[in-house]
Amino acid sequence: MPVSRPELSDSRVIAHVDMDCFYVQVEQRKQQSLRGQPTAVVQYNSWQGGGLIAVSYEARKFGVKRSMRGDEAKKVCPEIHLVQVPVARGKADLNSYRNAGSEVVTILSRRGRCERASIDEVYLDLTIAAEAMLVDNPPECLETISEEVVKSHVLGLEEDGSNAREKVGHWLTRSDASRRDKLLACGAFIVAELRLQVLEETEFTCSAGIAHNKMLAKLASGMNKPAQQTVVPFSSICKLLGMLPIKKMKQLGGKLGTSLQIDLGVKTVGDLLQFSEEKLQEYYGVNTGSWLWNTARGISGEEVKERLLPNSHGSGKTFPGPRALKTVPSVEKWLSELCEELSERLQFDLEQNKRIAHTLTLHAHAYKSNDIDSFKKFPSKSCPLRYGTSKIKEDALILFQAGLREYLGLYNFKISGNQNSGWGITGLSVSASKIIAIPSGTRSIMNYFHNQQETCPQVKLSSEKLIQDAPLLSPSENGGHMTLQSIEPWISCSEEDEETKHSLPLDRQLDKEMCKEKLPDKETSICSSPDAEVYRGWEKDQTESNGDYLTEKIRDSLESEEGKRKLNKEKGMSTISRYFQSQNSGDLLKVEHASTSKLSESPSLSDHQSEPPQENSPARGESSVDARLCSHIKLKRPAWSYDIDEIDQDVLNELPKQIQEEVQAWLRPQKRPHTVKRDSGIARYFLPAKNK
Ligand code: DCP
Repeated sequence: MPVSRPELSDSRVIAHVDMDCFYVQVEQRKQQSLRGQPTAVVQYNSWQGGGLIAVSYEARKFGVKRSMRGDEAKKVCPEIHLVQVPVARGKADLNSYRNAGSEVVTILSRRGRCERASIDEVYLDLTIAAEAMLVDNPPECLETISEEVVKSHVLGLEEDGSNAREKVGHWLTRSDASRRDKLLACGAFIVAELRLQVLEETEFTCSAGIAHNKMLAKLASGMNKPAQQTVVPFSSICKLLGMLPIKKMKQLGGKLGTSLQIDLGVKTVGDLLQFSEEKLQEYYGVNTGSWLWNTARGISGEEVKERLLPNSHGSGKTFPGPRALKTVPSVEKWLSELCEELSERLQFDLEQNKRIAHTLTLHAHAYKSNDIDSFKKFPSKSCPLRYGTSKIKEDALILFQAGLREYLGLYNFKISGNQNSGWGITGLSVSASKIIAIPSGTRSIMNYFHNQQETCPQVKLSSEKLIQDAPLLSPSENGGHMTLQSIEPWISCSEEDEETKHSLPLDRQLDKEMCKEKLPDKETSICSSPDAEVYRGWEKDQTESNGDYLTEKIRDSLESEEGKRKLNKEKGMSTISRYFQSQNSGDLLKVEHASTSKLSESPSLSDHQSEPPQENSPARGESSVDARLCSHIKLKRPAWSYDIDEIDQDVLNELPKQIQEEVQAWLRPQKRPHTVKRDSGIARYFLPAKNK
């Protein structure tokens, strides 16, 4: 979501590299006979030939599109080869695509800071490499220029056929060019070289955008596909954005873009130039307003983060139409499959990369057939992640139950139970995020946790003492059941605290977690219901009808306040106990459990759809501005009441596209206090428009 960031420098060299028809290329590498053939990868379900998820450029020439089904694609292109996506556990298995993406990332990261943005996209900060090239080997001194470089597209240069390459060659090697343009030219050389290396080593082609920031690089990478690159000189920005339809800009494809079109009459990104920053802030809040003002000028200071590994893992599945899941047991069955896959990937990440995920999130897409309140979305729910497949399954199911209860409303939830009472789940996914590497130099995970023990005096208790306390403290010792009260609700930390905590090194987080003073207990959404009695009734029904173990946990959650206080008092120790228990248990999972138990108490529910801070509400400036317009906007944006803060963009990127789109559509623009560095280079260039 929009976050306003001042431009860091006039002369950064940023590239966005995007693989061409990625899944198709992966399949073509597996089956060489498909090379150069019209090909598409289809979802594994065979209804009407399966849904196309990737289409080769050869097939696109015939009019084959991703939105088509296999049968339709066959009609427009009878020679098309349809390849089914690999399947595991009854769902698409994306591992071969993920691994292929990793191969590419390894190559691209050779020349600069590299951020893996999705399964097939990467950002590179090539500033240092470009500066070095400008000093050591400037383009103007090169005797020959590779074909790949002169095939570049340079925005603002007229490409009129015959001498396009000459023009590009000349632009790239001008001795009288500005330093900015020279650096971009160096970037073009470096990216062309990297793309050739990717082709040689992986057989994959990719396209790229080269610009002064991520936003512009991303815009450019898709302009000339496949296997081409596009440079965005500073002088071309105004024209580029002046022509760019508002909905084509990243983060303006949804409700915000629609509001700009309808409420402000804005058609292109450049049209935003007519509004002052203050005006945009009045309409859309301080942060989003500034972000829009900057975006209209091509300003974005977002940094390329060093990240070669994905910063989340997700496993999801859609259940369209008649395949919608209509009972809790059927959801549980699929959650089980999804959690197994997620757990395998977490385990692999832990072993290979020594990384630990902290947050488990459940997203679902649902419908209520008898509901007039049809815009209501199934709330995403999170909790601290506990390692081990059975624990992940258990927690995911609790998250689902909590979400369903909120989605249906308590009364309907009670009467529905496991029966189908007009609800259906059409998309389900679990994801693990807030993944942190165990600090390097730690010889083993066990060592690492031993070290943590020494950093905090409170932890210096004998393991015997802790084990003795354990049954009281550790839900997992209580017949494997956890109590919701035994969990410190995330909401007992402010959002800011949680953010701060996760930005700390892991050892500091552990210290903080182990040493922190207990905060007053705040209840989770399950525990705090005023309709606890009704809910208890439902639990009773459930227990009687199917003995679902969940109900025990939920009943636990409704224990007395006194019990809660007691558990909360004690829970500061629970993870320590669990750590030592796991050491003694001889369980194969002990290392992973130990490594995470400190960080992952049993699930305390965190609702992703919390209200946005009042301070930033769009209506805030109503009295001082055009109140009519503001109230109009307010009326038209009912769904902007979700808080993106809790949802990591990278988590979304790992989810199935369908669910991503769904989630994106719920989100409101993020509004944070910010500062805009108005005298930064690109901003200065546009300053005259500011006070219009
Ligand atoms: N993908 C998917 N479901 C979608 C869209 C995409 O599973 N609805 C998968 C298949 C794609 C891959 O993600 O190959 C990357 O998606 P892109 O949007 O980058 O599209 P492609 O790489 O297929 O094509 P392009 O060359 O247009 O980028």
